Amino acid sequence: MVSGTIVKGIGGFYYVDTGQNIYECRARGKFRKDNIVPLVGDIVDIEINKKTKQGYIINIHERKNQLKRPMVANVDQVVIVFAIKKPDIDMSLLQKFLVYNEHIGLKVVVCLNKIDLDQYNEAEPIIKMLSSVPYEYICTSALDKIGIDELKEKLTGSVSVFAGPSGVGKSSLLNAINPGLYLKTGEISHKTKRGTHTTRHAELLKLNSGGMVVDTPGFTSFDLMDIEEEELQYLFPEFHDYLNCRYPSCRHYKEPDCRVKLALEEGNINPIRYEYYIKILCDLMKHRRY
Ligand SMILES: Nc1nc2c(ncn2[C@@H]2O[C@H](COP(=O)(O)OP(=O)(O)OP(=O)(O)O)[C@@H](O)[C@H]2O)c(=O)[nH]1
Ligand SMILES: [Mg+2]
Ligand SMILES: [Zn+2]
Repeated sequence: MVSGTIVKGIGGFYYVDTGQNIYECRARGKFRKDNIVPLVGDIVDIEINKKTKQGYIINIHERKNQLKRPMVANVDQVVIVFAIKKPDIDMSLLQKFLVYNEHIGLKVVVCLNKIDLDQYNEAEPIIKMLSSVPYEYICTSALDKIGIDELKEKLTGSVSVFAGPSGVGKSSLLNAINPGLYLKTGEISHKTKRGTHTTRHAELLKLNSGGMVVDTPGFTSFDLMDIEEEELQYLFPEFHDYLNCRYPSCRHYKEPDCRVKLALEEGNINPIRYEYYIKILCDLMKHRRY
């Protein structure tokens, strides 16, 4: 028996890196029975068939954490990548993503890519919003090699997962950081103006500069339905100082004497953030009713 890390999973096969070798493995039937899916990033014990060199995953070590979008385990931080254009930034998806990572307590770096396409300074309100929240952010261009060294620095020494919609440049950024990776990159569809899902499987990769990254396929939707309505306010960390409203059960929506709304009026809370707080809150309230 040896231990290793799952670096990729395709069609029921898991590729386990033991440090010496990468073994193609299957999972034991008991995992399926117990509804446990091995994930990229999992540390596993495997048994290797000496003849075929194939293996069986017999045990999954306890996970430090686990993300549902993308499905990976044991990461230190998430790099949330969006493009300023092509495809246009999906603000709702970005906000949901920030809320979700706050919910699971994972460190976030927001990466605003394709900054080379920003002729009309459309990034400005987004950058203003990002500077109002306690998350690191960075503007990059994989094409013009802007911000690449800074991004590389943030990845050193950690296991990071690159997440975000298709076509925003996740694989391109990783290629720029580490040219030897030769990750396949795609085009943006002229018709839908979206990415074409070039990356098909999450894959854990080693960087020359030290550190590991998971490149993942893009996605377009995200649901937050396992979050409690009353928890939501705590998932907007910049609200923390303003939560002592007149009514202890204040949801900072239509209630009078709300300190969050006062902070918004006084410019201490960013309007885009508040707008999405209300949108997500209303979604959660609607969901609860049905
Ligand atoms: N102008 C510009 N184009 C970029 C930049 N980064 C990536 N692209 C282009 O955007 C397209 C999509 O890039 P990918 O790296 O494949 O995007 P991805 O996020 O990995 O997409 P999926 O694998 O489908 O999730 C390619 O045509 C890239 O050349 C950038 O900084 N500026
Ligand atoms: Mg990709
Ligand atoms: Zn309030």
